[in-house]
Amino acid sequence: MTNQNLPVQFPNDPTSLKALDNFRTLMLNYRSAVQVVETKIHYLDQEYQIQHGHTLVDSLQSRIKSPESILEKAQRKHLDFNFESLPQQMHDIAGIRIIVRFEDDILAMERRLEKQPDIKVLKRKDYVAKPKANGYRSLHLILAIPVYLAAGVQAVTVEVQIRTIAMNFWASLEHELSYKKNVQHQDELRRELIAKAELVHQLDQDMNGIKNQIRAQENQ
Ligand code: 0O2
Repeated sequence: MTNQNLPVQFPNDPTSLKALDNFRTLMLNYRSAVQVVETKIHYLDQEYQIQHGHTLVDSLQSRIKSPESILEKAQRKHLDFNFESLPQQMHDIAGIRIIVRFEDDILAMERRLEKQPDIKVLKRKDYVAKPKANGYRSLHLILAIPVYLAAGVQAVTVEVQIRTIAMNFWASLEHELSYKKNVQHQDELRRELIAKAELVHQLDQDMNGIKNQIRAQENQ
């Protein structure tokens, strides 16, 4: 008999089963929080369109970190890992990425989100104003959002990344390079990406400028 044919042994002692239920409930809370924030973003975007005649959001992406990815990050960051302290230690288990067209739209979306009375901004990292050394640009917000459970209200954290289409284009390729092993000429490709990040930044600035000129003429 090969290992593949061995029956999978699930722990069935009461402590393990309780821990499994707690983990499932925790993940359900994160899924609910993502739905709430996504609904708000769609609403805010439609409201913006009525007011300004064009949308802020180009596209939305969301994900809940997989258990494997949670464990990997806990090990990488040397977190004192257990399910009770997990929500306090890891704030990006639920993540939403808002892709906008223009740099100005990043702050416009942030302002609308932070004005929501039931959203609290716990942390803000502005990699647009202060890009990372590798050229990464994006605005990161850690939001606390209430989720209504049978047992009461619970504040759940969601990481929101807001970036332009061009920033997203760059970041997706950089992410691919970082996560792929055995890529030849890694250092050279990294240097090339740093240079391209500057081009992307220039393009974002130019497009923002053209957009402002077009809209200024519209308002005359
Ligand atoms: P994935 O697969 O996207 O979820 P902190 O929790 O504040 O102590 P952390 O988690 O490093 O520190 O936070 P930070 O810097 O805000 O980055 C979190 C996420 O931002 C990452 O999630 C990426 O999605 C994105 N990110 C940050 N830096 C880079 C970068 O240099 N390149 C790219 N492409 N993305 C970046 P994960 O968990 O790494 O991955």
